[in-house]
Amino acid sequence: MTEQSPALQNLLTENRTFPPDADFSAQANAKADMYDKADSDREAFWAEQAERLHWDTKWTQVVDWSNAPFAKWFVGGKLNVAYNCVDRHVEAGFGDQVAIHWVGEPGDTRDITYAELKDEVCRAANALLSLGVRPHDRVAIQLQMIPEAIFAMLACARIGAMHSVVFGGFSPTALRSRVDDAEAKIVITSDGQYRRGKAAPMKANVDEALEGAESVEKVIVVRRTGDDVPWKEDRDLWWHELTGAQSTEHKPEAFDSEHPLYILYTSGTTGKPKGILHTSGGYLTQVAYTHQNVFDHKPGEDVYWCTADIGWVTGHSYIVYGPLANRATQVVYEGTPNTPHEGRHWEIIQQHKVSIYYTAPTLIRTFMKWGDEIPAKYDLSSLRVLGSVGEPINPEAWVWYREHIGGGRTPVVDTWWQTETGGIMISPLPGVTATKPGSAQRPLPGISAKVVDDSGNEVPHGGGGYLVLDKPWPSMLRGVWGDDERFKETYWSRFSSQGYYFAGDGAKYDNDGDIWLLGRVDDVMNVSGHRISTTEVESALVSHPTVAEAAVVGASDPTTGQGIVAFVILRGSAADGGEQAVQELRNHVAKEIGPIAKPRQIMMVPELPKTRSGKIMRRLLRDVAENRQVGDVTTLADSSVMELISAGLKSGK
Ligand code: 6R9
Repeated sequence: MTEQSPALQNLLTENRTFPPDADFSAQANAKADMYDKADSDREAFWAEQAERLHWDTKWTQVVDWSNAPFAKWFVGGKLNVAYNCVDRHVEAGFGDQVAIHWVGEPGDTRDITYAELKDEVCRAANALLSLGVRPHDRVAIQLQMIPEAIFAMLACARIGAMHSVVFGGFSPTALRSRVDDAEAKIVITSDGQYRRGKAAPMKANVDEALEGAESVEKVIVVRRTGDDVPWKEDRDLWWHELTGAQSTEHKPEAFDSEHPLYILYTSGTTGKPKGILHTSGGYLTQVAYTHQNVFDHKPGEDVYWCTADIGWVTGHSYIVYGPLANRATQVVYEGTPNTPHEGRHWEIIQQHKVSIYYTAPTLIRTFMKWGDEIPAKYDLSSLRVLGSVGEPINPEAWVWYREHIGGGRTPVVDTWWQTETGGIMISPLPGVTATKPGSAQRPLPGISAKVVDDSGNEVPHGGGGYLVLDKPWPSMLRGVWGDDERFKETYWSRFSSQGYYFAGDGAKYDNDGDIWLLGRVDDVMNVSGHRISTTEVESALVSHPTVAEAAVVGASDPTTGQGIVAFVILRGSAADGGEQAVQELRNHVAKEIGPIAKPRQIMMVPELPKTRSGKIMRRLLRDVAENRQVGDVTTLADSSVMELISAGLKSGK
């Protein structure tokens, strides 16, 4: 693994451990014997976990893997996901408990109790029904972190429609391809969003995206900024008018355990994002089980805050479905962490007495950069569990997080999982595990994972290779929307003879058998915890008229994990490629995909290094991007290419 950042290489020699505190262990949800229990009878273990949900009809079989890789969990069971996340808590007498402490970026707030949440979700469900939305229909949602985003997702779940949430920062082109692929009937968006103190338009982008989109019948618009928006009389509806006119009563229907719940698009190794499909009973079981045990969540006592955006899977599983199924009281924050100042998160934690905080390494490293004195100004003593997700966390950041945010007391749980896995798979259990900075450590009870070599044989302790999941799990993806072949090819063909799921991540075992994640082994970059494929950015670049060819690599970056570095060959007629051309290309990528995909650096080069079969050797480009000695060039079709590139770069071209 020569491609790792210094921070990642560090982890291979990291040997500090933090044993659980006895008082914490005594009250912890997770118990050490869960591993053995789950090992001795996996199905019985998951059956017990499923009992935490309300089933209208009980399942007859825990898992059906006879048609692998297409799994069925809790076969024959029927449930309503939204009922499980909302109504049952109200019926149990917790209607007055706050479900969501919402904090708007400009400082406005809204507390929503479970009883209010139920009313809002029912209104939204009735509204969707009034527009003719039926089970299996797709509803696209492009919204920032406002309560309506959660109401809309739960309303879909309640009536058996599927949501497809598209990150608010995605461009019209990216939204359009997702709307078309899912053939969404309804799109829900807002007039605009607050971002770093300013109102930015949303509806205008959605209008641009939907120009001529055939599947879309109605667009529902949440009023947030109050700015004027263009309006299509026969298509557009205001959320407040539409839902305001609806009843707060709606009887939830029980759907099959395998009823589709949502599609969420994620980057793969090709340019076209994959619509990851998740279903109901198994998904809700695993996200609720993991949320309770990995975060030691206690309903009615904890105040939980996951800083993710609902545009990503972490927002789906650990803001919406897991926490609400577990009757959490949670903070939902609309804005950026430095608006209006760099202590915003700590101020919110102090004010709401947040006890569980779940964020991403890229943000932790940003906090480190901003300075220790900022969190030190706030009372963070309410915190008792800290979580990390999205990319490997370097030991420095892990230890800083525990010291400066967790007061040297709190367990830190580094949770490995993916859009495809639906829920957390590998993580320490607070109160049970002696944690190691930088390691996600062990598969959770009920989950099985291995590190294997090229032929699929498990590597010995101390060895490295590929991470695979060797047994089905309840919240696993059920497919790629509309593309069974791609599902099989992407995840199940690499180790098909063993029947393993290939995660696309490199990993190693340490001498204790704990797992350390080492980053992607495919052409997927991880920028601030967001997955972006090299091909996606390359296609955006070559769609610009001045670009002849482009190759993109993820180069290690001290803050964002990886940064996007592009190598571009301009067309003969195009100008020399000065600063202006670079800016124009960066903006072009932002327009095509979204600002998160903007290359950190674009280098204009005369040639790209290719093998004889024409495959771009990204490894060599990564060497250049990371200022390393260029590696072995013997398989290049033309071995002088790298010299040309280096010479061109040195002369400032
Ligand atoms: C939940 C989420 C998945 C990819 C995954 C891996 C990386 C996520 C990680 C981690 C090391 C962790 N990743 N958590 N790597 N340690 N704790 O992030 O889903 O957006 O689909 O990304 O993120 O590379 O394969 P998703």
